[in-house]
Amino acid sequence: MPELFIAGQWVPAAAGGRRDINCPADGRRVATVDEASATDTTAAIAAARAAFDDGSWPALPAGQRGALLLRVADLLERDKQELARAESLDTGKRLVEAEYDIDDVVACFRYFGGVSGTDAGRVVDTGRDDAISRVVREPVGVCGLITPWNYPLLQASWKVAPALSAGNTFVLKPSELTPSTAIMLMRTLAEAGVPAGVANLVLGAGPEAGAPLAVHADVDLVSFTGGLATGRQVMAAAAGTVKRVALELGGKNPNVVFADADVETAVDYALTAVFLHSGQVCSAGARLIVEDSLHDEFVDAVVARARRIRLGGPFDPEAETGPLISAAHLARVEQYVAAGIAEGAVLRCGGRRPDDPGLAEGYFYLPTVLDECERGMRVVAEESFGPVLTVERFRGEDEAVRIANDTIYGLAGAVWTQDAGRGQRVAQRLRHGTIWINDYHPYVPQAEWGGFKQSGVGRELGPTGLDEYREIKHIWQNVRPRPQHWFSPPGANDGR
Ligand code: TXE
Repeated sequence: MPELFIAGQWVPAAAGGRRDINCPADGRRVATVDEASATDTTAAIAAARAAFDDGSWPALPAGQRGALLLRVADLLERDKQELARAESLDTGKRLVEAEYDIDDVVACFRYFGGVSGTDAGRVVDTGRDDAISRVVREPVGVCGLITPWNYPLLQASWKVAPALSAGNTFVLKPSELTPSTAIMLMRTLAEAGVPAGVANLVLGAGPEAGAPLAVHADVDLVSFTGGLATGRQVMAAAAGTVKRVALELGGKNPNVVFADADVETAVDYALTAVFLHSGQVCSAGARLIVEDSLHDEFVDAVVARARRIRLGGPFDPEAETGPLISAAHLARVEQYVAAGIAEGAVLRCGGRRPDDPGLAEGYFYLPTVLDECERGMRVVAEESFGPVLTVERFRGEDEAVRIANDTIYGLAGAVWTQDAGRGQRVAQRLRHGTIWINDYHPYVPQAEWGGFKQSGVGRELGPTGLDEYREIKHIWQNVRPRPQHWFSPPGANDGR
């Protein structure tokens, strides 16, 4: 069966393109899928447009759309193992991590299913007895959804679930490296009863299959998660039609540790903050900013444990983390580490590929700690998106905040202290979209997610995440319409 899903049909790429999908852990081919070009994406946009303009979906009572999303959640839960396995093979991540991801996907559909139909808008006091005024929310229209490879189905669900909940139609373009679970999602949506043309899928490279979603006049909103450079291109392309733009562009996230922190716990979380999924996490705590008096003890403890992290493929029960996504990405990470060392960072561990011959076919890179880093270094300023921790020192609260905010990004960050007042003070001063106090990484679909500054535009999840997919309309009704006689009232201006 072909893999593009357009107007309710599985269709091959118009130009016959195909792409092999290889597991990053061993290079093994795991699938071959259709590779769309702009022609296919244009056809998918037309299908989504027709389903929005002429179809039943946008006008369906929101509660019914919600019920359907809850059904989708149940079906995804039913298929959890199959989905997790596919996600692991495409990304190389451990099966257990992919299973957590699918749990989060299910929770996301449940959240947006549950909130459908709970908001009937607002009645406004006009201050007049002859007018009724209401503010209502309506779907935006056709949504172009472009997603990355690190959390393929999860990132897609953060967009697909609110888009459907709000009554939109969409074209999804997942990363060309990790398409498998997006294909499975389309099957699930069809099984749950989402009408033809509402959900469309194109697979393929960004500049060919993805770019039309930012440019095309029939797309009302483009929501993109990916790298900063591509995000800038998407935003510029969207300007031509002034469509709604939502961007999630990663971060360079500070993990600030004060000397009064519970050291054992803070060390433990410093490792998960940066090395989870080999650092390929937009909110990875890649900048460890530690109080000077605690620095040596803390960094020694982090390094000792980082050296022991076991790498391996998705189904290796001993593995604690997996490979990077591609050879190109591995090369990028290697360059960042080399640049850091050249600029004066001290390599404390890692900094190379593992020796284990069993990992030679995969894109593995050892957990790496670079000490004595400074803000001017490229490896500190830019997102390496690999298992690379940079360490900076601070003295006092003000300097901690200054260093942690000195980045063009602003997605997430953490503060570790046993002084509750300090925790709150620092959290308030950090210019990042999510702040954890004495924790790292948890999120819930009920709470907004997104970035300050160049980490993006808008928010996903939570009530604001639903609002991204809704237009606001003001409806005013005059209940006693009579002539106003503003211009030329009867009897005036007669002789002129
Ligand atoms: O992402 P791209 P890449 C960061 C991370 C990583 C860097 C580059 O630092 O090293 O980005 O990764 C589609 N028009 N993040 O190159 O290119 C592409 O096909 C429309 C952070 O893999 O941004 C894919 O579907 N679409 C991040 C999606 O954009 C285009 C997650 C993301 O790919 C396009 C991933 C174009 N011109 C990487 N070009 C996060 N925020 O979590 C590409 N795409």
